[in-house]
Amino acid sequence: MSETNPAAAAEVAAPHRYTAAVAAEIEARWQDFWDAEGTYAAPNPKGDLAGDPELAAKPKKFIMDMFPYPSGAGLHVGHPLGYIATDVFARFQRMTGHNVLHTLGFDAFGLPAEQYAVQTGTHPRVSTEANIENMKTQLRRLGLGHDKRRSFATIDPEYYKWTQWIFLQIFNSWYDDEARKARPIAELVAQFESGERAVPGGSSWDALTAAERADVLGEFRLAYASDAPVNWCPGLGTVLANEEVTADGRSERGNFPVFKAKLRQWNMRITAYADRLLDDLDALDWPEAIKLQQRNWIGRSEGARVDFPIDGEKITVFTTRPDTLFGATYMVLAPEHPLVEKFTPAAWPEGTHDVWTGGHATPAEAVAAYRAQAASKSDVERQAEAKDKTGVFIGSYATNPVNGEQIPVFIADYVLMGYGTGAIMAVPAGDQRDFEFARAFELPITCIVEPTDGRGTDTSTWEDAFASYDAKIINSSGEGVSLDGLPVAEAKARITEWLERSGVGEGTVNFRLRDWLFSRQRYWGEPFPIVYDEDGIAHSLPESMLPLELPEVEDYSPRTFDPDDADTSPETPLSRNEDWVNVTLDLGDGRGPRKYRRETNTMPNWAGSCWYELRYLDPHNDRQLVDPEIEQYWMGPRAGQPHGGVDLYVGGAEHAVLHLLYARFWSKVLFDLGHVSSAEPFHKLFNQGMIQAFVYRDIRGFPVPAEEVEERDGAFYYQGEKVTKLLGKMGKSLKNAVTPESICEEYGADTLRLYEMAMGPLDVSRPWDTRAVVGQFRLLQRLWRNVVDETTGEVTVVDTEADEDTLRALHKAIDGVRQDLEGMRFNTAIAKVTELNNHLTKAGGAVPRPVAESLVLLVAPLAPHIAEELWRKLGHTDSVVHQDFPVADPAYVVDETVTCVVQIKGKVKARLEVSPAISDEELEKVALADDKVVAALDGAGIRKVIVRAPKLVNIVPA
Ligand code: ANZ
Repeated sequence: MSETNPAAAAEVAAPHRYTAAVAAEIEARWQDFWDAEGTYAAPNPKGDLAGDPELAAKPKKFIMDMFPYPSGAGLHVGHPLGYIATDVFARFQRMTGHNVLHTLGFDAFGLPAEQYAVQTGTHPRVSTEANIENMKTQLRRLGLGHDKRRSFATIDPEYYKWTQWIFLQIFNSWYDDEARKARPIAELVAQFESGERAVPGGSSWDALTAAERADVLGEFRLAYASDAPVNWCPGLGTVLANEEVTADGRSERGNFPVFKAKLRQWNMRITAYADRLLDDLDALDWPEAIKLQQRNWIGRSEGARVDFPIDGEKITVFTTRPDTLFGATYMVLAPEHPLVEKFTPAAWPEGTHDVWTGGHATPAEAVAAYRAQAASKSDVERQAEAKDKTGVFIGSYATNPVNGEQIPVFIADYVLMGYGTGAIMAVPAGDQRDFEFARAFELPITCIVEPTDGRGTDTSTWEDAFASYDAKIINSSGEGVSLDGLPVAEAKARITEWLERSGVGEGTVNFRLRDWLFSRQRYWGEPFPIVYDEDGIAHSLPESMLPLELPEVEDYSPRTFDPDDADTSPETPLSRNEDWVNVTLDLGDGRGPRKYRRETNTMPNWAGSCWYELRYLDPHNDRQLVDPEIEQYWMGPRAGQPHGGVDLYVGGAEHAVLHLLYARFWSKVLFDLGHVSSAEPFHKLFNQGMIQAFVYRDIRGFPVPAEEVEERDGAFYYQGEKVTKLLGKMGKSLKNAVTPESICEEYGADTLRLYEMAMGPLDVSRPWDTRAVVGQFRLLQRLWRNVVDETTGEVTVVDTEADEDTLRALHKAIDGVRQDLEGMRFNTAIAKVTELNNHLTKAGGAVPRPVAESLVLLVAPLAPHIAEELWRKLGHTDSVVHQDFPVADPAYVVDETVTCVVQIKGKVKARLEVSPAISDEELEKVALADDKVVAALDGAGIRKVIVRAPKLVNIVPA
């Protein structure tokens, strides 16, 4: 120890000061204590509550974080922001009379571990489990009050057994549109057998072969294999969900090209739930922005289907504007539309316009050439608002049902196969894409909506389409129906009624949502509990064969290809393991032992997070997914939560449509099938902001280690070279990561917790500043000093009553902190604790015991270790965790008042003493009722009142 080191000297003078070393000792000791005592064990509604009426009477709170992926890089200080917030909230709920369930597991399947395995040969399980251990150590250091008995990882076979089981529930059910719910597939089979429901295709169920029956059922199952076009990414060697493809048609991960390819893949029929997923959003307590993203993603459009006769058959289109039917001057099919061949004749009809043929000798040639061109574009590229519309006439005409006109049929890539019916009626006067196409192909443009912008009805002079919902329909009269003069909404209703009456169409609702592509060509995921018999029919494994564990393999990587080579197809890692793939099994279906081939795809890494909230409730149940009584207790519907669900779910906004939509879908299926009482997984959702950090880059643009950057005269230098500074993400790759351990070592976990919570409102992103952390450390030092003598280590509080001033400060703090913690305004709660603590410091002298105790309780949710220690020092023998949170005495909370000036025509007529928190409305009422004001107005009416609460009211008489 050096004599000249002031900090060291201070430590000699004050051996009991709250220092980093003291914090480290206290924190480790209490963490051991909590573990040993099971302090955070949530009660089991079946066991614990049954024998304890007091416990049973408490309301429940299930508080959850989006669980982490155990990455090899470990945590930086940005990661635990949400975990600390939920922990503070959970602690507050425990102290305000709730049974709290709070724990954290790991979402551990996924690509990074697999890629690491490919590079190093380490089994993904080995690296993943090591990462989990490392993360657990990091998290434990933060003093999070998790019920550790309930933690698990999605890669645990005891967990994914149930993921597979749920898959089978979904596979073995269908959506009954009339009942608006999922039902067991056996009930559908019974309907087909009895004839109650007609078998699609018209034959009787008995007459169908096993394979034909399987095909029919495949059209109904909620999980089904199909050859639909999917997003194939040769560069990754796997197919991707729509949600994993970027707006410019590349893989979100790796940025490789993505192609449409027909491959046999598993899908989940999430579209069956589109309406319910939309409707049930209303009752959820979620940020509006996230609800909006889900609504847009589901994309409900109301419109009509209209049949256009062609060669004794028909082409059906979906339109949101059936009122524009009289303006439909041509039709467009998606290039992949299955009817294209059928209506492509051998030769061009007489008088075909040159620009329609693309210069090809026959329609078939033109179609083939155009299709090849379209296949190389992604959906997004095709939908891009490119001015030059391309397409080709297929050589046939269809009939516009409303006026009998013959209109040419084109294929063009701006019409997508995956939306509506894959065919449109083109209305160039009303739709900009159709307008551009009509101009390019010299097609007629019929004005059917009277322009309200002065351009007139001569479409040859128009520069773009005209769209307005307020305009009136014109030129739209035919046999049996006229829309002329009607506003759009009425015209829509009238034409829809006519379509239905004439049997050529019907009103319909269309969704943007697509079924969820559910298979991946990967190793590190849940194997499908599905085997195929010799006829290629898929069978469920019986529950007794679950979990179906991943086999050991030599090579973990899917085969990848030249990223630009669309003519490739996936080869899965599991398929190379013949012994595992080819099996003889008795499935217990009465058919005895038979040969089967296993499904060799694995589930996407979203699967494990679709239901994990349920497993926290009953993590060791090996007979059921979750005991219904336990599920009902923690998740069931209640007042204000009609669909039930987790009471608080905290995580990043980036999960708006993937995880959150998938999890909602699985919940609903499980609910329909009677396995759970909650139809929604997460009642309240909160998105925390991000902790950002400064990124320093050298002149080449490469990040340099942030820690080693020096600041001189407002400029930044690294090894003598000037660098630039910009706010960005925190992370290893940007060389600006700060680990929680480093902060814990320097100040302790309580300081880190306080700092993260004090940085700003939880939902706002904020820049990390290591130099500012010490401020929270000083707060804890002052708190400590208000209770403990730094020289002797003795408690200094006195058993006297507090003075009036202190009581006021105390109860205002209690009142404010309580409200702030309940409202998750942790930053302002800390400001109030600081204020109270400063009041006590300034007041000087020993702190009265009741005040000190309340202060410690206020701090307990935020900085639990120091609170536990001080609580013990104050003579208590039980943990601070389960104490009652202080309640403010209203007598001390009443606000001081401020003086409000009331003016009439700018002259002061009265002064009012009002609360500083008074609202504009209330202040206006009080002012207008004031005797002096009433007298001054002398019966005159009031033209206007300008209120600036709490200080000013200005009345303008009539
Ligand atoms: C005639 C019409 C007239 C249309 C008009 C629009 C304006 P949303 O709102 O997104 O549902 N459409 C239908 N299926 C399509 C497909 N597979 N590919 C590309 N476009 C398609 O859009 C529905 C509208 O988009 C439909 O209404 C149809 O064009 C087009 F003044 O029909 B509309």
